[in-house]
Amino acid sequence: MVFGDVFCLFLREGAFFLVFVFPFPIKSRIFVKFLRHAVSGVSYSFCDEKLHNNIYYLIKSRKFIMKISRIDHLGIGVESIDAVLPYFENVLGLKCYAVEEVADQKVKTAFLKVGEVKLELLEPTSPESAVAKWLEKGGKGVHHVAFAVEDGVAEALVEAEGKGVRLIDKTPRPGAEQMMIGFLHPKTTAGILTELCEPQNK
Ligand code: CMX
Repeated sequence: MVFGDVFCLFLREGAFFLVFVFPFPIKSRIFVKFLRHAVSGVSYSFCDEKLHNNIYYLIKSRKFIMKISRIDHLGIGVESIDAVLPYFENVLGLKCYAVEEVADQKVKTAFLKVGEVKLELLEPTSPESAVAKWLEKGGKGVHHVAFAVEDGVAEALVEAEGKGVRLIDKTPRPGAEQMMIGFLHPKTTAGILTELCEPQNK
């Protein structure tokens, strides 16, 4: 009985919504947004992660293309920051404004600014570091390109995976400079190890 009442109310309110609210573009946008969140919430609760990600991508994909606002930084792999810093500072005249160790990534980083773009010098602190392995295989110079995304790294990762890009990070994690970051595998990004990032406290 109670269920029947609720169901009738749902139908009545639903009909009211469709007839009186839906025709107004602004409100219908809110309604569609609400529906998307509802479907996403249900899929998050009842599906495995990959299926949820695909559903999430499908319901967002009509309009969602990640918004890249700028190149945040270029990651440059080096054997030793101390050895190369004089080139950047004394020849190019750039200034190192921060040195930070990212324990999780087993790297020491040094940051310099060129206008809006940063250079991140990456020195491995362990032979297990991704940068150490890359250097060992003959890697030199630019190690990765980091793009700043405006509408969330989490959403951008889901979107990229939905479009067939291989993720290194399934979900964002903390990186240097209080950023949330996520890497895309170079095999599916034109050979460029790609980082997506956004400030942690956005
Ligand atoms: N740029 C382009 N291609 C790269 C690369 C790079 N920086 N590093 C590895 N590759 C290529 C290799 O050349 C190799 O290609 P081939 O198969 O044609 O030889 C392929 O990727 C290897 O892929 P893999 O076997 O899946 O993985 P690896 O063990 O070599 O690791 C990678 C590669 C990209 C998955 C790993 O380095 C990684 O997880 N990187 C993300 C994290 C990271 O780089 N952290 C350091 C920076 C942290 C920070 O900025 O804070």
